[in-house]
Amino acid sequence: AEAEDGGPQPEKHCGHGRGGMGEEVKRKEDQRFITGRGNYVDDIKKPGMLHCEIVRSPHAHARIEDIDKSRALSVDGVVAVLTAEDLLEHDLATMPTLMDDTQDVLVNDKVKFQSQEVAAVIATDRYTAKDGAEKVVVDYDVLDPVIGAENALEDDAPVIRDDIEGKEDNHCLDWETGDEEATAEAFEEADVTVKEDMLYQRLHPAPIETCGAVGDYDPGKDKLTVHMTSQAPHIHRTLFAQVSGIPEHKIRIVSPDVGGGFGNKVPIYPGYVVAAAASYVLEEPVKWVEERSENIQSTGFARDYDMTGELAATEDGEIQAVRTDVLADHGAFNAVAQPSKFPAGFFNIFTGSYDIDTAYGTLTAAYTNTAPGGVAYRCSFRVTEAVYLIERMVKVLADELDMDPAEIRRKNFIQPEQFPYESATGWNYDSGDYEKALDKALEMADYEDYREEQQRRIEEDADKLLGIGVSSFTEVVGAGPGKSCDIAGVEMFDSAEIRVHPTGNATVRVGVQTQGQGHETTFAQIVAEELGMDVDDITVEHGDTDTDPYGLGTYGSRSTPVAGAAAAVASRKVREKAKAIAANELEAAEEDIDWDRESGEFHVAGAPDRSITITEIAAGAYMNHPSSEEPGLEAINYYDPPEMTYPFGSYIVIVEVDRETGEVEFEKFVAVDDCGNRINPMIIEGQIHGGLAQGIGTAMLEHVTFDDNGNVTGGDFMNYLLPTSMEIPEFETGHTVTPSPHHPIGAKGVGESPTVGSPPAIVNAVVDAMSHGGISHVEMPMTPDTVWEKLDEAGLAM
Ligand code: MCN
Ligand code: CUN
Repeated sequence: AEAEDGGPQPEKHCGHGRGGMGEEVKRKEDQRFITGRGNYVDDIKKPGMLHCEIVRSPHAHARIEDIDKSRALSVDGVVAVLTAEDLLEHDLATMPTLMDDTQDVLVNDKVKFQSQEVAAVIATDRYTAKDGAEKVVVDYDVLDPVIGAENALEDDAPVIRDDIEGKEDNHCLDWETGDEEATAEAFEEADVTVKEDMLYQRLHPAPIETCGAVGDYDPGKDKLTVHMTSQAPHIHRTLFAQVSGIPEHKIRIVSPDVGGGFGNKVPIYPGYVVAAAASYVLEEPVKWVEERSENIQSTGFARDYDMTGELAATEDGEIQAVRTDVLADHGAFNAVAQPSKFPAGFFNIFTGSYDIDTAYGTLTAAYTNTAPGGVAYRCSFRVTEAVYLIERMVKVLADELDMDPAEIRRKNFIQPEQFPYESATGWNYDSGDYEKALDKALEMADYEDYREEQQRRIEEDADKLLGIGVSSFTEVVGAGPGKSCDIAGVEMFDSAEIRVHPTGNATVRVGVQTQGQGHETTFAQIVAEELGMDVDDITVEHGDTDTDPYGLGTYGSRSTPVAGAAAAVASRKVREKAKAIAANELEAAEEDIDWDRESGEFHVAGAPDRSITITEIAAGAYMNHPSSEEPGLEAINYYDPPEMTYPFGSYIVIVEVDRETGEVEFEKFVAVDDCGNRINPMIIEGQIHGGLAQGIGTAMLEHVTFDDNGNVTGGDFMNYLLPTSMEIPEFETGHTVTPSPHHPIGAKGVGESPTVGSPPAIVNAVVDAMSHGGISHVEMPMTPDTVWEKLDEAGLAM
């Protein structure tokens, strides 16, 4: 069921026409989005609602001598001005980060990054709150800022975290993985070794909707409701309860429609706490919504890994060992958003798609006077950095050995029969067929023809060089299992609850929170498939801790691998009960009842005409339930995955590099993805397109930059450049299907694959255009000036 061009086609052989697995069901949620009826945090309006504006520090490192609220308080309409002192009274001056560091909600003593939250002005409307904020007078004693992890670790660097007892430097953490000795040995004995330094620059997820919250304390019920832009409402409720001391059942977190998350809405930010606290104290609803620059300058950034990669190989290109050392910038607090036991996320997966015997990795992280972060921007916990490292290094090795980058990959791939495969750093890959995906991509890209064309251009001294980049990445998504992955101690399981109503339709509630991924459609498809219902008869609800089962939220492409599995298992529980009811209705023994996936009906074995639909069964469950069963037709499942899933893909990018200007143009962009069994090919296609666009932003445009004084020079959309439709080429997508053996419906996640896999393919392409001139690396973002300098270095500039 595949189109000639390899693009997605409705997979009519499954789904059975009821909108089950594999059908391109139109997104249910789009009805409200395209008619302007979405309901985002900023759409929430409550009677008497107040507005909060945050006063932010213009300095990156400064002691606060004094805060004078009086002029702000005299502004007509300003209701309150809050500082750390006011929060201290309620024990809310600090909050824990996801990595168990302590971050000021409002600065208590010392500012640690530009735009840090210093005070909050609450007023009757947003404009007045802003006027008030301008009139808060803060007296700063400016200190020397520390910018850049390397500078931070110098002996004489000013100490940023003097709030930590006994802290005398800016060292944040050390981490290591693999076998140091065996790796060193492999490097000593190898025929060939290569080494390259590469920076995965600081990025920001920059969702189009910034972060925001409406705190709404109801003194009558003694209940605090917080509407907030959260990718993980339940865990946020638990953290709110722990921080505030308000009992958890007296807190309700509602995450309404969310306009993109991309990892930015996983952490808790001071603004949320201030809005909730202000509402609690003032007993009125309080809204806080960030502006664009506040979002980029103060909320969780991503990456900022300065990496050294090394490969050891035989003369004919067999990779024997990989080694890496990373210097990580964590900003002013250790607020990375990773599972607790993984301070460097899943960076250990840096052996990639290759069967490499030995590996060793080390990392040092530093505090700097920059916004805290290390969120997993469209990246399953640092896998993006790991994939960049290995996929770049394989290209460096290929060039060193004068081998074709596709061939060297083929030579080193983990083979299909090696799965389940345990990597040198102890990761258990579930399934994969890397060569199949690569072959498909090579064919779609007319690889050989372009190689010839590339050579021709070199020989003819053409104005535009051709570069061909390959990336054959493997992802790791779907955290848990709970035994190894947790957030703030809560195991990373997920959940689904299904209620089939008497008239035969159903409500499904899930513990994950969509931010645009189409869960209201795809979760309904899973249930439709497993229960033989029509997708239109199923409503999916999420994002309300009062009604949804507990779940750990949406990030790390975990919704399908974990909550998707829960939805399938819960459906099967319903199906089991449905069998008992069918037996009762059909006057047969329960063990004689079969379910037919094709028709979605239950029938008596050997008598297909004695059948009953799920709708008729639903009626039976409420109107004529068998005495052996409870009435009703519901099930819930909390799913703890046995392992993560390992989607993968091969991307081939062909670029033209202008020798005069350093400009890079995409000639062809091929992406072959494998996310196991596919629920909705159209939604997958959308995920791939969006993620590839973000990969292009990463490789070509985006960088959160700072000057020496700690001013954020890349902190707004004038300077932090997102790709627009003008920079995005036509994508040619294809897929292979290698089901996950341990997932109930064989599906793997896909949401992050394109962002993980594409940056190295793009950089490899640009490097490839210049490798005949001896260029082995170009740093991201590959702006025309960066590329031109490399052309110049290689003697290729015109
Ligand atoms: N899907 C499918 N078949 C599969 C796998 C996935 O049909 N085999 C569908 C899913 O049912 C879901 C979508 O594809 O509708 C993405 O599923 P999945 O890969 O499980 O990822 P999540 O739903 O957990 O989404 C998280 C992922 C992450 S971590 C980031 S970051 C990201 C992304 O999704 N943020 C997004 N895609 C985004 N898309 C939008 N529009 N907005 C964001 O903020
Ligand atoms: Cu990896 S960013 Mo997404 O996890 O929300």
